[in-house]
Amino acid sequence: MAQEFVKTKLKEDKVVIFLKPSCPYCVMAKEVLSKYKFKAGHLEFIDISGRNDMSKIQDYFLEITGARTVPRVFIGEECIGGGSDVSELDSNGELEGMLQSIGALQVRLGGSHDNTARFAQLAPALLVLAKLLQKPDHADTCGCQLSARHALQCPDHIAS
Ligand SMILES: N[C@@H](CCC(=O)N[C@@H](CS)C(=O)NCC(=O)O)C(=O)O
Repeated sequence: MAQEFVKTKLKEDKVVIFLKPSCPYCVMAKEVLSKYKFKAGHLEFIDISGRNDMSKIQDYFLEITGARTVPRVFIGEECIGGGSDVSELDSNGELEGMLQSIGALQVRLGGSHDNTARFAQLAPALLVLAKLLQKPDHADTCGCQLSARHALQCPDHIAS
């Protein structure tokens, strides 16, 4: 049943695009969304063009989203519209936050996919924590607060 088919595809932490490959707005939506780094299984493009129940699926879209055109783009269980809508959300910078808010994107530490700098920043804290594991009474002897944040702010303790 068309309704069941659509419902089973929608998930709160997933982006789903129902499309027809011949439709230019669908190609546009696909291109926009493909720029983002999704977690595995959190982005799905569904071609409805070859299905017997295609028309019924589109009728259902009309009922739940107000339009029966493709693409129909769902972020979580909410339809944000079609190709022009997703493109506009991308252009005005809102799309990334929406994708992040449902947990669909890969997690980034800092502003880059290269986390080398981030690990370098954390290294002093990790060293202090390693020392604390070896010498649990360290805090009593030097008065430090046993936290990674403190260690980052107080590199003097690395040498102690
Ligand atoms: N403004 C819409 C336009 C979408 C549109 O016109 N899609 C056409 C296909 S390119 C459509 O669904 N036509 C009706 C149909 O295929 O049943 C969008 O940006 O998604």
